[in-house]
Amino acid sequence: MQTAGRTLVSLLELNGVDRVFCMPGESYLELLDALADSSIDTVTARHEGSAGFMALADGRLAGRPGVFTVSRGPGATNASIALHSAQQDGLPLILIIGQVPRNQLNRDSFQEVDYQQMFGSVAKWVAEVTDPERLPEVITRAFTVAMQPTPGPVVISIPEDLLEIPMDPPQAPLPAFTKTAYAPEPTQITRILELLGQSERPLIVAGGEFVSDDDRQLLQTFAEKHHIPVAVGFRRHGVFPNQHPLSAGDLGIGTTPEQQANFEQADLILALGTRLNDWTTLGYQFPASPWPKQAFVHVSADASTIGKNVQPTIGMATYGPSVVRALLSADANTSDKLAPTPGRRAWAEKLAAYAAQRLVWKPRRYDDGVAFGNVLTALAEQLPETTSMVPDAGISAALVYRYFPFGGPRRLYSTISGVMGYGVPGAIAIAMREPQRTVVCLVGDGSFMMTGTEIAIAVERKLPVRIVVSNNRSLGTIRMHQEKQYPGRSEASDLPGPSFVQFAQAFGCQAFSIDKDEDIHAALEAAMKVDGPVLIEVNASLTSITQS
Ligand SMILES: Cc1ncc(C[n+]2csc(CCOP(=O)(O)OP(=O)(O)O)c2C)c(N)n1
Ligand SMILES: [Mg+2]
Repeated sequence: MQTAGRTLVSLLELNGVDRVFCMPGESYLELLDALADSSIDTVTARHEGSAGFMALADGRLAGRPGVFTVSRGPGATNASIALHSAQQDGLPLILIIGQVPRNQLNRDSFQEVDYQQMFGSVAKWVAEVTDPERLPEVITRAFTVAMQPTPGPVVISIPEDLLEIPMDPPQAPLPAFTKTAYAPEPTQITRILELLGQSERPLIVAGGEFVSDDDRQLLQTFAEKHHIPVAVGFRRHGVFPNQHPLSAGDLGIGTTPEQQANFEQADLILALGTRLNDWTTLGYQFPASPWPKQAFVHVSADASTIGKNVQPTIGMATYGPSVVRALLSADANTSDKLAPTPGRRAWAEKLAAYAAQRLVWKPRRYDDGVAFGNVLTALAEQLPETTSMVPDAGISAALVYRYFPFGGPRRLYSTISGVMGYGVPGAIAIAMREPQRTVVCLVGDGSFMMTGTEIAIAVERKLPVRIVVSNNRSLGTIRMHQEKQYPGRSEASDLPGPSFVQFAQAFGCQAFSIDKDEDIHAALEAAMKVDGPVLIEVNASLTSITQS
C-alpha cells in the first residue's frame, strides 16, 4: 500500500513524465512529498503562469503533455494563462490542482473554485477525482485527451485529503496512454494526386502538425518532388525553411494585399496539418468562405475544423504528415523530383521572389536608440544552424516572424496566442530539453517584466539561454496602434523600467548592453561565449516602431 499521492506520481512516471513544473501550495503537500522520492525532476517557478509556460514549452518536445502543478483558488487562477495558450497553440498540457478537502467541496470554502465552470471553455477536459481508485483511469485518460487528435489543455483537480488515502500501486504496461493512428483514406490520396496532376498553380498551406524534424523533411521532399510552393500558417515558420526556393512566405499579420492577391491565383490549395485559424485564412478570406475559388484539400487531425468556415473539395480528418507520407508512397515509382511544367515553375518563382524580397531588412538608424531589426540581422549572422528561437510578444517577435532566416535545423517555438511573458520561462524549459542547441529568447521590456524573475532558474541550473531584451521603455506594440489611431497620444503605454543589466546581475546572471549600433557585434560576440545564462539589454528605438 502507498498513498494516493504516491500513486499519482507513479502514474505520471508510467506516462513518461520525467519533469514537472510547479508553484507549491499547502493543498497538495503529499504530492510534493511523493515527487521528492521519484525519478521526476521538479522545477519550482516563481509564478504559476510561468510554471504553465514552462510546461507548455516542455510539452512540445517531450513527446507527451507538459505537466504542471499548482495550488487551489489563487494558484489555479494564475495558471489559467497557460491553459489558454495551450488551447490556441494546440499544445498538450496537463494542469494538476490541489483542491479543497472532499468534505469542504461545494461549500464556498476557503480558496474553493469550481474548475469545470472556470476552465470549461478553455480546456479539452476538466475532471475532479473524488475516489482514489479512479486515479489510474483519470490520469491516463488526461494524457490521451491532451495528446489527440489536436493536442490541448486538460485540468485535473484532486482534493487534498484524497492524496493521503492508502491504496495499491498502479499496475500498467508502458507507455500507459494510447496514441491513436488516424490512417489516410487511400481513395482520397489517389484523388489528391489527380488534382495535383491537373494543377498549374498549386499551393501548400502548412500548419503546426509538422512538429518533428522528420515530418518537416517529409514536407520538403514532397514539395520539391512536385515543385509546389509552400506558405506556412500563422507563426509556423519553423515548418518550412523560409529561404528555400519554394518558400512562398507566411500567412498572417505580415501578409500584404499583393501577396494575398498572388495566393488567390492558386488553382489548388493543399492545406496540410492546419486548423486554418483566422490569421492563417487572412480573416476567413483565403480560401474564400464558404466556397473556395479553387480546388481545396483540407487535412487536419481536428475533424471539427474541416468544413467549418470553408467547404473543401476533399476533407481528411487525419494528420498532415501522415497524408504527405501516403502521397509520397502512392507515387513512389516516379522520380524523386518531377520536372515541373513551365507554368508551375513560373508560379513558384513568382511567389518565392515576393517572399524573398519581404525577408530583406534594410539597416536603419534612429536618434533614440537602436532599430531592433539591426540586432536581429546581426543575430541571424552569428547564431548557429542549431538555433532554437523563442520569441515573446511585441515588436521583437514581429520582426522575427518577418525577417529571421529559418533555414535548415533552426527551430521556432512561438505562441499562436501572442501572450506576453512566455519568452523567458519558455526558453528555460526548452534549454533543459535541448542542451546541445543555442536557445535564444527575444523579449520586450514589458513582457520581460511579467516573467523575467524566472531567470533565477536559468542561473540555478546554469542553463545557457541567451535572453535579448528589447528595451524601448514602452508597451511598444500598443503604442504603435495608438500612433495610428490616436496620433501623439500614448495613454498607459509608456513604461519606465529598471536597468535590465542590473536586474540580471542581481540574480547572478551575466549581462551586456547594446546602447548604440556600434555595440551590436561586440556585445553579441561576448554574450555568445558565456557559459550559462546571459542577458543582453538593447536600448531599442521607440520611434522606429511606427516606421518598420
Ligand atoms: C498577457 C498579455 N497582456 C497584454 C497583451 C497585449 N499586448 C500585446 S503586445 C503588448 C506590448 C508588449 O510590450 P513589450 O514587451 O515591451 O514589447 P514591445 O511591443 O515594446 O516591443 C501588449 C500590452 C498580451 N499580448 N498579452
Ligand atoms: Mg517595449
